[in-house]
Amino acid sequence: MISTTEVKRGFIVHRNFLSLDKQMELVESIREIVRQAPFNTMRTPTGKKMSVKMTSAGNCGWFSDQRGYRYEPLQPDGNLWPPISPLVLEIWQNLVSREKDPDTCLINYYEANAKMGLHQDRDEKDLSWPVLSISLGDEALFRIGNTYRGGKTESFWLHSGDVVIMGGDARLCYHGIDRIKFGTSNLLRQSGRINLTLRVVS
Ligand code: MD3
Ligand code: FE
Repeated sequence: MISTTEVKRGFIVHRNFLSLDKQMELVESIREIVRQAPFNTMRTPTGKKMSVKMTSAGNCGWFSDQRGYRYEPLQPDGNLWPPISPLVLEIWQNLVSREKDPDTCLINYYEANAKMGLHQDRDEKDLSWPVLSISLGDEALFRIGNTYRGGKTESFWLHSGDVVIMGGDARLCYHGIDRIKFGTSNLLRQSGRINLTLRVVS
């Protein structure tokens, strides 16, 4: 059963939005993307290696190294990013907009000890569009705070098949993934978690 809750203003969780069949189809479409655009280990501008491996699909891909965070029109090897899967676009069209497609789909891959520190998503020129996130594989402890650093935070477990929309007041909230519960899902052959985030960049 799908259940939709606004757990915080502008932060909407659609639990169990995706059937197991749909989740498996999505994983296949991600395998095809990763064949054309392998995962990268990014570095923060201070030079620290991130534990989450990343790649992208769409008109541009998110990138981070000592020069900073940005969207790149090409992969490091000079190739275009592969197109966003129609299965993923369909979810965006049903939940966000039939007028405008996202520019990019960031694919985050969490192995056993991966995490993502609290951060804001503000590398996009147009911050008026919501961000849509799709969770696949192992459970993850998601934390969301405020539009400023510090203050109270709230935590939620995200499960395979959950789809989350961050818009309005939530779009600029600090958020991150504290940890995953490795091996809690059979969706991925090697366990771990994949998160897809769809964004309008400009
Ligand atoms: C709340 N990814 O890639 S997705 C990211 O699960 C990122 O991999 C996490 O944060 C992940 O930037 C969380 C959910 C998410 C995405 C964007 C947000 C939550 C957000 C933007 C504003 C507020
Ligand atoms: Fe984020």
